[in-house]
Parts: sequence; structure tokens; C-alpha cells
Amino acid sequence: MKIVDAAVFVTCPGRNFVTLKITTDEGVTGLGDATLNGREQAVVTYLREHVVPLLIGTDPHRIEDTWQPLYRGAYWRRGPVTMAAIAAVDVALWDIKAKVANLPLYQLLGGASRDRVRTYGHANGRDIPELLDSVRARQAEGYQASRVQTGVPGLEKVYGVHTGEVIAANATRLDQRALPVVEDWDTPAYLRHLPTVLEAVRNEFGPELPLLHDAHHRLTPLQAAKLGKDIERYELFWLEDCTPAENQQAFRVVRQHTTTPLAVGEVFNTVFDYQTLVSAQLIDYVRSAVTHFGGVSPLRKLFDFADQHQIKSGIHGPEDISPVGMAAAIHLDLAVHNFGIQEYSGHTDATNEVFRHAYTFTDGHLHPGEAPGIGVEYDEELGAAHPYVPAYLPVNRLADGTVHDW
Ligand code: EZ4
Ligand code: CO
Repeated sequence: MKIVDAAVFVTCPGRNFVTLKITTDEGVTGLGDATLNGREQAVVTYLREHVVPLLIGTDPHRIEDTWQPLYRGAYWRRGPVTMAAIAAVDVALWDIKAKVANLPLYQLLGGASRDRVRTYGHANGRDIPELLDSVRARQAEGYQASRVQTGVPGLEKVYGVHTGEVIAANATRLDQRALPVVEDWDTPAYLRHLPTVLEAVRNEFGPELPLLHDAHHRLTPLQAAKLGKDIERYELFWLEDCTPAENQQAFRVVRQHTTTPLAVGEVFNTVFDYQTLVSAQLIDYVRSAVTHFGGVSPLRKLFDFADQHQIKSGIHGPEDISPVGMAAAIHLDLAVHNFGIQEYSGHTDATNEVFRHAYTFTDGHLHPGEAPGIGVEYDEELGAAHPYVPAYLPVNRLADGTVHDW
């Protein structure tokens, strides 16, 4: 079997998604997600100009032997654009291999290690009463775990909180002017506020509801250590991205001071980003998405590395991972032993029409379905009816105008 075509599609059924479709001479096709939120066209060009010509004529069954030259042969290793492009190829080839085998992908990854994949949803509110309503709404949708985010008194726009027309949690503004939304930030105000939020949520929903929170890289290691201690009694499932992790050593400070479980890695793109964090057991969950980590092949290797250190998976699953990337994640979640939890925000109806998928969401749990491959079909005609819209992620500024991590 040979690859005869590799096409890149961009569609915007409410937000931008980039999809690679590989076709073989036997007519088998495979899909991969290459969506890099806010930098979509960089990956489109990378794929079309630099990757597609290397694929034509090659054997789609040689997944590892395709991955390695894309990674090593580029010489310029790593980085989110490269790794999103490679991820799309890797997933499309797994999709093809599983279709040829007439099996759902999870069967090729060792088969199911569990019956279904537990998820957490996003609850958010401008204030505490709105957040409590949002947790109830997630529960009504079936979610059995929730990530809780609120506004901070005195701040106008904060990550993770829907404010009027701008869906800050979705992090893009589908607007032709397309300049970044500016959000505001005040760390001391946040550190004072968050314990009161968690207190209110625990009072309302009791001790059993698994709760998560995303600090989105905004704290120093010392601030993160203090926050972790301050909220220990609320027993978070995890505290996510408490401090930027480019300096992996920074997590030693956090780890030494708190038993709050830590999750890191949605912005990482190779195992090297995790080397110290995992080998020194400084975190509890690895957060990378199939889409941004080079695909199913390397993410599986990361999970095996993490497993040696009692660290579990917590795959990133925001709205900006397409149903193709989500499907690949769910197959992996079902198969790996050290699965932790899957983030799942769902997609709009318009998105689900462009990407028809076999995976299902019931009682807060996902299942990849039994369709051969990853179980997603891309409707090219419908996709083309939703053309690309330029959009940026927001930028954070302090009261005096200084840029802060978003
Ligand atoms: O801000 O995917 O845990 N989830 C997140 C996401 C990210 C977006 C950025 O594109 O932090 O909401
Ligand atoms: Co996050």
C-alpha cells in the first residue's frame, strides 16, 4: 500500500480546526488533527510545503519509520508547529492501519483497560453563585467531575470565565479585526479569592465531587506553593499549570510545600519537557494532547515513562482540539493502564456535523465506539462552507499595563 494524496483542510464551524487527510492507493483514508489555536496557518503551511511531499509514495503502515524522519530529519527539532504537523501524520497513519485491520484503534494499542473513560467538564462563573449554577449545569449534562474557574473581584476579564459575547474560555475571538483580547490580572487578588471559591463549592456539593482548577501559568513557584497549601483542605483532584514549567526545577519548590496534586503539560510538545518533572516525580498528571505532542506514538511513550513514576494521564481536551484529536485521545485513554482523567468540553453542533464521530458521551464518560480506525469522518463540503477566520488568543496585562502570562 502507498500514500497517493495528503490534503490539508481548514474549517471554522465556530472556531478554526486544521485537518490532514491521507489517502492510499487502495482508497483507504486516515485523518489527523493539526489544530494549533491562534497559529493555525503556520501548521497548514508546514504540512503542505514541507511534509506532504515526503509522504507521497511511502508505505502508510510504517508509522514509526515515517515519524522518525519527520522529527529527526527536519534537524530543527521540537516546537509546537512541527509537533502538531507530525501529530496529524501519526494519527492519520494509525487511523489507516486500524481501518485496514478492521478494528477500532484502541484494539491496536493493547485493547481496553477499562469500560469507559471518565471526564471532567468546565464550570465557570463571573462570581460564586454563577459558578455554583454552572457546576449544577455540568452535573445535569452528566459530568461527574468539574473544573471550577471564576472571575476575581476587581478584574474585568479573566481566563476561563464566559463574559458576555467573548468566550474567554475558548480563547479566541472570531472577529475579522482579530486582534488579541486584553484580559486583566492581579495575582494577590486571585490568591485571596480562590480559597473562598473552593470553600463555597465544597459547602454546596460536599466532599465527594472531584474538583479541578487551572491556574494557567500565572503564579511564581512560591505563590503556587502557598496556594497549594492554602487549598489542601478542599482536596482538589488537581491544580493545573500552577507556575510556568519551562524551568522544571521550579516544581521542586511547589512539591516540597504541598500535597495538592499537580497537573502540567498542555503546552509541552516532547518528552524532554517532562524529563525532570516525571523522573523526580514532581507532578501527578501529564496533560499533553495527542495533537500537540507528535501523535499517539510519542504520547504512548510518555505515558509509559510516567507510569514508572506513578504519574497518570490527563489529556488536554479543550474546544480547540478537533473531534479528530479528541477521538485519538479517547482510544489512548481506554487503552493505557495509567489513565487518570480526560478533559472534555464537547463541541458545537456545527463542529459535530463537519466531523461526524463514533465516540459517545454518556453519564460523564466517553467511549471511542467500535468503528474501525479512530472513528471520525470529515465532511469536506460542509467544512468548506465554514472558511477560516483569523483569531488570536488573549493577552494578559496587570493594572499598570505590564504583560503577564496568560
Ligand atoms: O487555554 O486550549 O486546560 N485547558 C486550557 C485551555 C487552553 C486553550 C488554549 O488554546 O488551559 O483552555
Ligand atoms: Co489548562
